Amino acid sequence: MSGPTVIASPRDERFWADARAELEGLPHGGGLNIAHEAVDRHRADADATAIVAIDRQGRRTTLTYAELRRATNRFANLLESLGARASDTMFVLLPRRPELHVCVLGAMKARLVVSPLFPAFGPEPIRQRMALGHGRVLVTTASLYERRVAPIRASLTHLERVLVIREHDEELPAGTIDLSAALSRSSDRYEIAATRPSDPALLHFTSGTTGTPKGALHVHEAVVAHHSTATTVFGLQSGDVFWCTADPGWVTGMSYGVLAPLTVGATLVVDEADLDADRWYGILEREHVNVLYTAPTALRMLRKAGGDVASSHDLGALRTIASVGEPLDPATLAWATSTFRVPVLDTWWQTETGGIMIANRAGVEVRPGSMGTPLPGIEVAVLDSDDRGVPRQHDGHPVAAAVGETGQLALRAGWPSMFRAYLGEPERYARCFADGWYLTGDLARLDADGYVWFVGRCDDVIKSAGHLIGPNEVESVLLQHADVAEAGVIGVPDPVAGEIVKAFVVLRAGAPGGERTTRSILAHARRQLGAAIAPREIVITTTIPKTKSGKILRRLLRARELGLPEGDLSTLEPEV
Ligand code: 6R9
Repeated sequence: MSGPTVIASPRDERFWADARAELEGLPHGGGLNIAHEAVDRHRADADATAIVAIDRQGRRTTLTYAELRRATNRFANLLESLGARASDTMFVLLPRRPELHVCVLGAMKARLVVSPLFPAFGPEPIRQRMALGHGRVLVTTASLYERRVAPIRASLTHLERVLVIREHDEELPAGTIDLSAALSRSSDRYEIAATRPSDPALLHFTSGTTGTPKGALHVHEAVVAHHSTATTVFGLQSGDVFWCTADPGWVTGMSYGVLAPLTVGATLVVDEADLDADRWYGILEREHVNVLYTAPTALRMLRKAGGDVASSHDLGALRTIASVGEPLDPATLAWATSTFRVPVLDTWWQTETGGIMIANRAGVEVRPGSMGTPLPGIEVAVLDSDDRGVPRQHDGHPVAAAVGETGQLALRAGWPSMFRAYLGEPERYARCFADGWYLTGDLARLDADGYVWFVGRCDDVIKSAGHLIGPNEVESVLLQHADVAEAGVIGVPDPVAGEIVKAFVVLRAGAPGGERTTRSILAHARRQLGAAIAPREIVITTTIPKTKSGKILRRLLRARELGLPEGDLSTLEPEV
């Protein structure tokens, strides 16, 4: 046998070459640079709006492509005047404001490697990531600097320059440079030097929901996938208004909240504030948003606020809603589809893949609960694997699982936005590949038509009395119950069954609670899932611990349940 035979989408050899040809490339054969494709190449429509920014107070500012070009040129010149060099790492610790876009794209023009940090990070996760990434330059605000960086500055031995934005005319912190003053002294003309497609551009730290932070390194060639997926998944064209609600500290907010929509000349909506249903509906209406890219968690929060809030707004411009990051459960999908009356499309990808790999698309039948089908240019297999997702070797090679069987989801290595390293961890990187396949760490099933069904992270599956259970299938069913707003499921050790399924649920406002509600949820779960898979125990709680990108931290649920150390909590969304 020679490798997997069941493949969802056979690779089209020409696809990526054609996708690359859609981009301009640097003048005079100077290679490929993300910032050129996102900013400089929009010369013909330079007066079009690139960014609409809304600050916490609701004040609105805009930036045209021409303004973005000049601002990013100034920033690139500034970096060079400060002695920053190609391949130096620049960290960004900024709120969601257009300065972030200017710094990210300007640094890419100067060929630095950009690494975004969540603005909610405390000093320790900042220190850890900046030390691992050898951060030479940091851009932040004066107040974030004082609170989060000043206490650890002495330990950041690689850090040479700190550029700060003063939001309220605060004093300039000692040892920092005032960004706006320095920019005003920089020229707004800049020529991007030759950039190889394989030159590093982005460093994204991911600790996922199960492990310690690792730095996934991406290259300029990733822009081929950003641009291609903006078209194939979202149908984006120049002039469209696109709102990705994710923070750029998460790969979604960088690939689709900064880069991909700009490469097609769309208008980006950038909202500084966090989720608030009224505010979101107001923005969708006033900005005539055509495509909204968000997370299932956010859709569930909108649902909690009630469908009538949506119906009091004119959302006529909205064409598509897409989601990523965790399973889009059928109950939320059904609610969103009937409330917004537009296609609601689940998409799947990872920090390591750099862009969307598997997705539902407008015009293609949506199968509720499925993540859709592989995108053109992406070859997918579900590998015959053991219970923990480790691919079984057949004559030294992994092979495909049968249709409908659960196994580890794998992608044929070689798409343009594939990560090229885990910083400083070559062995860990090598372990992600087998026989030319990238192993995603997710378990999935393929159906006969090539739709991909998510089962769970390999580390999260539950083995109970011989059954392999993905927490997601249980959570999706719990979410169908009228009283359940959020659900998180883990396995806990059991002397008889090995593990048993335990569920934590947050109730919807107005749900009665108490023993009767628990019994009713249990009965619903047993009816839908059968006694072997339904939770043995349901705990009603007020919050489910989640990462800043909305993923359930089952590792933490388990640790709390079993009284184990809680481990790295830097990505934990603060409980409110
Ligand atoms: C973009 C992003 C990646 C992990 C991934 C999987 C989970 C992402 C999903 C999904 C079910 C989807 N995930 N999309 N699970 N359905 N549509 O999320 O990157 O933060 O690296 O997380 O998220 O487990 O492996 P990242």
